[in-house]
Amino acid sequence: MLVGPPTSAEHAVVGIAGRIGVIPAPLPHIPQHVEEAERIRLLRPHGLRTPLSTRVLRNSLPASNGWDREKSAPIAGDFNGDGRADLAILHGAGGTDVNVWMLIGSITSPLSGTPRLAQVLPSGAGWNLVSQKVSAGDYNGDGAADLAILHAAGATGMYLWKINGAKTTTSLSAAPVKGATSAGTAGWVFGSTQPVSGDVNGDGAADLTLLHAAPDAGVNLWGVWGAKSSAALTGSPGLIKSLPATSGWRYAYAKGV
Ligand SMILES: [Ca+2]
Ligand SMILES: [Ca+2]
Repeated sequence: MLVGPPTSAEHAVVGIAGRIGVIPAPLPHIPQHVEEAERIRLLRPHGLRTPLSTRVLRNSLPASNGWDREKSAPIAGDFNGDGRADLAILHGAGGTDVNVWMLIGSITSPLSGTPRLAQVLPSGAGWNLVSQKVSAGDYNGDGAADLAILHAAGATGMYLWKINGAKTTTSLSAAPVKGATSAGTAGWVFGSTQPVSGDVNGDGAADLTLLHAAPDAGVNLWGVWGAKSSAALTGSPGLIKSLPATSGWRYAYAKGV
């Protein structure tokens, strides 16, 4: 449902799973990542309305093992398709390889196991965490969430990559596949793009919606479609809707979640 344009920077544009709305920021996030002496602590609130004192420490990724919150991009999704959300952490920056780690969700001890290194995205091939924006969704509709990675290419363009999840213990270990290639052509600006995942066309496969700054400073919504096949996310982006500046929309005030 389209409820109207934002009226100030204190509101965020929301576009996911077929709905567009305006909500006050900030949003709660689970799990939360709290920096403490450069290590990463994963905490899981028992409920969003419970006091902070009731949070339970689920895992600790120590700096002595190389973990650095500033080099981490965490994203949640049911990557092994067992019905419980897992956590993928892309780690590494500044000319280093990008490591894709995975922590498994469970009912009894969620995210508490030893992180599994699913794969390494080598810096020698151009991978760089600071040039990436990551989203998660089951784009090929096989029941396991997949990763979509927008990666800057040159000064302005970008490429879309996908890493498939799997209902196995080696989820997210599949080699990255380049998706919609036209996102790497002229007109696309990495710094003016926000990826949001959700099945916006209701075909059972998640899609990737790209919020992109419009020439009039408004917002253009582009769709890259998922599909229950290897063709997921391989088509050219299609313009879904333009939200014009004349109606009050501003990309600078928009946030896809
Ligand atoms: Ca899972
Ligand atoms: Ca999938």
